[in-house]
Amino acid sequence: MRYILSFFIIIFLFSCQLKYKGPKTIQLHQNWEFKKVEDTLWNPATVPGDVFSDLLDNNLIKHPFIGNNIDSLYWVSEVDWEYKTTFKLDEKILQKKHIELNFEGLDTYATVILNDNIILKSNNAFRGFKIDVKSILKLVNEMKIIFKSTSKYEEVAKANSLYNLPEGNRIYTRKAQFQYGWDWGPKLNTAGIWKPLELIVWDDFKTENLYLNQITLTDSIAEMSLILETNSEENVAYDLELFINDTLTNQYRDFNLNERDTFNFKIRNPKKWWPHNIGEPYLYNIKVLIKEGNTILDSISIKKGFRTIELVTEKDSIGESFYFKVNDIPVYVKGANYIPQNSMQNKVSDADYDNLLNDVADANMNMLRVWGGGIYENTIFYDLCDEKGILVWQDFMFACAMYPGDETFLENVKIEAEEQVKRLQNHASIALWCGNNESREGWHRWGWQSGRSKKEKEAIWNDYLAVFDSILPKTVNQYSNTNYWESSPKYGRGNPKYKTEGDAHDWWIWHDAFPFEYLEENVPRFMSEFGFQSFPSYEAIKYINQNDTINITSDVFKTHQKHSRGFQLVEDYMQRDFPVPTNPEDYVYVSQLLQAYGITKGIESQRRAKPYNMGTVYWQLNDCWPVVSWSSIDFFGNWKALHYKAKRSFKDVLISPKTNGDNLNVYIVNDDLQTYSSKLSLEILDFSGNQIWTDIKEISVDENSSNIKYQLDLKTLSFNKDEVLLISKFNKEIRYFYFVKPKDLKLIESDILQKITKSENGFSIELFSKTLQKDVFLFSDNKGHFSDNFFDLLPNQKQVINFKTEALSLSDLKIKSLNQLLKQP
Ligand code: BMA
Repeated sequence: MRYILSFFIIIFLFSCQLKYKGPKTIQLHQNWEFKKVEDTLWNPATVPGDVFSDLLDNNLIKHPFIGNNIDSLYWVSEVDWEYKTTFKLDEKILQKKHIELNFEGLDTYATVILNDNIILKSNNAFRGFKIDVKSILKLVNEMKIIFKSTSKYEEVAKANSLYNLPEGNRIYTRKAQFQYGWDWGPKLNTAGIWKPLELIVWDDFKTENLYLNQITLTDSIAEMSLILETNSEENVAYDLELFINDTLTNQYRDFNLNERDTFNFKIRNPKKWWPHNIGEPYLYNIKVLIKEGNTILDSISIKKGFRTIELVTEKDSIGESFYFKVNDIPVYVKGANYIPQNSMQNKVSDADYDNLLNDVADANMNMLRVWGGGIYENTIFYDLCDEKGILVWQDFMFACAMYPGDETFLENVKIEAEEQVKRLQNHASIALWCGNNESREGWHRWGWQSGRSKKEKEAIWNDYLAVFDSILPKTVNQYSNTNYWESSPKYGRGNPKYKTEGDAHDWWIWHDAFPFEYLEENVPRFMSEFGFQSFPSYEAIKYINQNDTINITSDVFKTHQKHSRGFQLVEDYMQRDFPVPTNPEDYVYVSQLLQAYGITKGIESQRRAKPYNMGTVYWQLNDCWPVVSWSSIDFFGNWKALHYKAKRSFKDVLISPKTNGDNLNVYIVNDDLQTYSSKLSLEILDFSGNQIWTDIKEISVDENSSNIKYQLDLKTLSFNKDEVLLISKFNKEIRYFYFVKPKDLKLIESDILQKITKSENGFSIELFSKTLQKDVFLFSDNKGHFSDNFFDLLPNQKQVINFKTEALSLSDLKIKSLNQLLKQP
């Protein structure tokens, strides 16, 4: 968000003879070494980084993501680590009036020693620490940081705690909770300088925070106030210049900047920011120059989207609504839950962020929920969400536990929350701040209260309220325009209100082994979590096993399934709806079809129920290591069947047929803000392509709506339900629908003919089959991305798929379809 002295400004300065006297940033990422505190031998370290990746880069440990290596690496988190560097400064820097050492993040219990002075003891990986080090710095400096194992601190905190709190000792340390092990993640508790580290030097002036607060937004005007928090020498008059899209629009003369100043400005006929599926996520370039005469004191640039976002929770005849209004329009939310992209966060590159968020937009999603057991993401994540028009539901980093309520803990949380809300306050994408993941549900429904006295229960609940009903909402109100929601979900699944009020997590599916059809009958107001596991790509499986065969029963592979009943649940559900293959390659393929089958059933039921239901956010988008999990994209970025199929089910205009006994109802869900009038054509074909029935109807589909647009009594037709499919077309949309479960389909085996030609960015693959091919899956050992996959190929119709790859040949292309697994005798 912030940069100093762009090329443009340099030219400008030169021509106007302006001088730049603003703060200067010196990164301190060089010359780092690390060792176990008790060792003597130092090894090179990377900053920002963490101890696991440093050990790995020095070949001192085996890769924690391969085989069951992680099981022999828990010692890394149990010992103390020391990092050191030396850095030189020149006289000019040392003479600056202010020199501040800025740690953007230390993970977690760190003691920082600069030139033999202890300058910091940190206790929160989610906070930054700024220290005035002017009096300590010299021409040559030595800095040491000792990271203590979290366990010792946690044991002490636990011993001092009046009550034994659920769930384990992780609650005492403010760091990413998933690092203590989750049902999709390894126990990989990192330590280290995990965020940038720099010196900030300045003389008279420094900007601490710039907040663009939107006061009013209509089609004709945006009234904004620019709130500037500064650190300046007294009694000097400053000018402030505001540039909007590189045009100087406002000048404020002779201001005596105090610590916090407000400057109002207006933009006529503003272009609004919209989620990408509804409009353009337009961002204004806002630049602020702070000057004293001919001297520039600071220059700050921000990309800012103007929009209103409101979470509407109003009592209604059913219970209480839960939906988002963007620019006063109710927006149906489609998305997924996001977790950290790597257990070793420093291994996530800017390109990884870009690729993943492109995958999100590409799959027609308009929201991600940044889940509370992970991290407050790097700024680039939110910049890209702003740019790509993806709304962010931001949890505070608390998950599935009760947390302490002592003064030190509360103060620590308060500062963390203030810093994070302020850091993200200018992002157009932030739609909601949410207190925690499932802590409220846990307290009320997971047996955490049993065996406790009334007094103890009250005390624990009051501690909960202190954080989630007081500190966090107050902070959000004070520093942002964003709504706050105490806990996701509002009610657990044991409370019948989960369907009529607030957001819901439906884990009847999976954890309670309910059939997928349950999702069709039980639609909440907003589904913020529901999910089902599948196996990852063959690439991930081979990587885990370090072996070229697809082995999913090896002992080491099994350590990459972190849910105790995971394999059995996949098997049980597969038996209900799909053929259960005996060879592992097919089993993996069907596991992905199964996941996609169940989750898209849920997505479509929820979308059909609009506006009763106004959001469907499945669990989970991505993985933090190669693993069997609920994700739709695996650790290596490969789309599972779910991601391809969710993309279809998330289309803005969705044709969604549904049978109820012998009645067929064809719904059209329209998330667009325009009405469509066109022909709805329906056709029933058998698997060899013979037409059994057809009809066409002229229909009109209202904007932002979901309605049944066609009804048919199937008893009036004569066909075998297991031998046909329904093809529906409306506008540009086309939809295939089957009347029986996949395992009951009487698919006909025939060859899939393929013609591969080289294209500009990979290969073009033309496919043809004389009979319907269900769930066609293309795969290759070459790294790349298929434009479509896990799709149905209609009989006697060519279909062209692009494979984007850098590979020069595609001779190993293989194709599977469900037909091969459902051979008719
Ligand atoms: C949800 C999440 C995670 C968990 C997932 C699958 O409740 O909040 O805690 O990984 O279920 O069990």
